[in-house]
Amino acid sequence: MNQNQLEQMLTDACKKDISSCTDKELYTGLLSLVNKLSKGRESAQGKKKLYYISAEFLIGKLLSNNMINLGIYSQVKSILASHGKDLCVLEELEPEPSLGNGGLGRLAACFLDSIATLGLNGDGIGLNYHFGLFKQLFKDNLQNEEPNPWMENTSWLNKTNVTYQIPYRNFTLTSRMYDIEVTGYGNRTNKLHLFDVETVDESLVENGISFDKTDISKNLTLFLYPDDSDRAGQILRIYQQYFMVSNAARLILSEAAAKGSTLYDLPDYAVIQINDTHPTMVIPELIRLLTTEHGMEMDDAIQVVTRTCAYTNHTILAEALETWPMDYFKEAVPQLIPIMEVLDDKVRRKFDDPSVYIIDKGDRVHMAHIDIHYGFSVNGVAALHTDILKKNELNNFYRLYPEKFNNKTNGITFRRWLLHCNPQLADYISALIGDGFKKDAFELKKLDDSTFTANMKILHRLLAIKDSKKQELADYLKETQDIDIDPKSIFDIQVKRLHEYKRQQMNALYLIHKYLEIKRGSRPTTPITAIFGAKAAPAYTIAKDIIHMILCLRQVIDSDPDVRPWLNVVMVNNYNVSLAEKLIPACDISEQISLASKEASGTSNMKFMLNGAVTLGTDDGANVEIHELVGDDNIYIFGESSETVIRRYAEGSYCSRSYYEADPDLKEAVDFIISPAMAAAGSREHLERLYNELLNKDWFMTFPDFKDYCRTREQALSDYENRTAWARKMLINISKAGYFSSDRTIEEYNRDIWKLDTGLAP
Ligand code: 26Q
Repeated sequence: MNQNQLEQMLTDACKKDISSCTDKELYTGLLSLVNKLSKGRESAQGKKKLYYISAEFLIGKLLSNNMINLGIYSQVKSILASHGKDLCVLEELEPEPSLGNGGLGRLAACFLDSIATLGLNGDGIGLNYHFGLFKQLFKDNLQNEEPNPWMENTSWLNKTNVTYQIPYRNFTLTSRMYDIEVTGYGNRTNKLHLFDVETVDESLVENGISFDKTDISKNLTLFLYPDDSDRAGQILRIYQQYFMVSNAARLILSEAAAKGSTLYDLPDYAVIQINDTHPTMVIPELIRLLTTEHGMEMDDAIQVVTRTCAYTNHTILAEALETWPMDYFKEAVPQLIPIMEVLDDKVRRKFDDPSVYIIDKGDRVHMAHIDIHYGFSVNGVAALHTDILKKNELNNFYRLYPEKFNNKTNGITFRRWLLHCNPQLADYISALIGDGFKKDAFELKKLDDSTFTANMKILHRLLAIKDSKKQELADYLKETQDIDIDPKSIFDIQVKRLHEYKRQQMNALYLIHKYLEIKRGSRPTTPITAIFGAKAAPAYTIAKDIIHMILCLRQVIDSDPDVRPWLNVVMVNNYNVSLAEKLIPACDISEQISLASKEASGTSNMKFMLNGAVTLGTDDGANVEIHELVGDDNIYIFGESSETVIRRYAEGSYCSRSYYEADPDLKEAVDFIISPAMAAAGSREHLERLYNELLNKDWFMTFPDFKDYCRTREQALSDYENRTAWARKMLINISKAGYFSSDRTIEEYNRDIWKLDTGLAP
């Protein structure tokens, strides 16, 4: 399509001349045009289809991403410019769909992009949450939550005619399917199917994010992860999960049947990837539908389903593994109980080990156990994570089914996390090694060559690009959040869900230590900006206290003229994909400091490295693989090893107070949490609770790693001063990032698990 045709189409979509459109009219016109072009693309075909079921799809804004994938981004930009319009301004008008929380949801979105790009036949299935994950607001240095409405009259959602009747114990709900086009890069389009309930009522929500948790027909698709600190909230989870999977199961069976499946041969027509345990009920639900509605014998149905379903584990934290009381199922979905009892009974007949039963002696259902017994594949999301699953967490299962276990190290889509968010860097890479890396990320390896790594001009240009992204971020934060940051300072960034195992609290303790050092006259050579972005689950008290500590610390430092020019602590409000796209390209030091053994993979670590940040991290999750790829000189690794940590937990002998008493720097930093200065900035009650938690528990062992963390962070800061040596580290990181393309991950899923036809040549 040439520029004139495209301009005509855009004019038609806007229904008037481009120059006379308001920004909003142009945005909606562009959205409809892009939607139409996407629908016009061929979908991947093939007998067998993948269904990726996930409670979260953190897809981010779609306008620019889809235009890049359709190959019309630069044309549209210049058409708009010729009419005096700025695409960047239009991008800001798009609301971000808030259909996810963190890594698991963003991974699902990257996977959809790669599946479409590789021309594989696969769709996503999830729920259409009207208010998604809450919107975060800071007030009095505390996190408040608000609904996050994101659907507008013109949106990416396309209403379909697909509706089902979903049965619960006391009532039946009518569902409807909405589709979002998933455009692959220069190739096909697939679909993200989001199910909604016809009777949902947004007006149920009052003050903040509270609503009547028992009014299921009205509340079912209001929020992602509604507060489950009480029984009603927990049962609502079951209602939501069942709604997601019952719709999915019906869609899958009908599509397979329409293609000629007898359903005895379902595994030839469908493969289902279960994204963590939230969609696990799809297993008993499929078995139920096959036996009750399609006349299949129970044993046959179990066999068929087991050969169709595959499970991905994203966490080894015991408290995040879903187990639900049998009572909840009785209350919401009693039809599944006979099936789950049969599944449990079969396990008990076969294995004499209560730790692998589905229903435990307390009458709780272990969701992951259903997946492992009644799926054909179990995968972890980074090499270390999969090893730990095999050796520790799931060892009892690994010994039963070694052939089911496999690793699929996570990846990210380079379309969004390089081409879209950092076109300056992408263009420069193209100038150095050509465009090939856009289709084959491994071509980035070409950058690891002394022609480039020893070339001062290239290294300086890389630094200049980084500086320009830092300036862009500074301007953006000033404009949107009235936050001042110095673009000449070192940008040190930690952005991820707020969780104790991710140890934002350790980062904050370092910053307290640094603040006190500067106060004593020991100034850094280059000023430091430490940036956090994180949401805490509304019922997770300590996580909210950590946010409070960070915000209070920010206030203390901000109002201290001795320190303010040298150290700036910032917590961005409402961290989301759009903010990540601005923060990541601007980062110098990427904080990946989880307690070794606890972070399954991490994916921001990959995004940061691709954008030329250097990692400061523990040997955990995918950091281990980054470390192996870039080598000791191009990463800052600290802290105890995963083996040591696992041993410490097994011994149960960890005592945080002894570290506190032995290390005066640590003691000083911890005591500062409850200092008068901090209390004046916030709430003594919250600060004391956190102080006591650290001193008496510190379950994620920040104290043993504190000294090494400070030392290593100082080393990184001092190495930063040698600008060309630092730029070389940046370049090596970029050159090794190809392995972390989600195209590679998806090729492995397909090769080992899904076995779909590879479609047309790209
Ligand atoms: C558990 C029980 C009850 C209710 C909810 C949950 C729950 C909800 C969300 C458990 C886990 C999640 C989200 C997990 C998540 O985002 N995990 C991240 O997945 C990434 C992709 O694989 C990894 O890179 C991260 O390491 C992992 O933390």
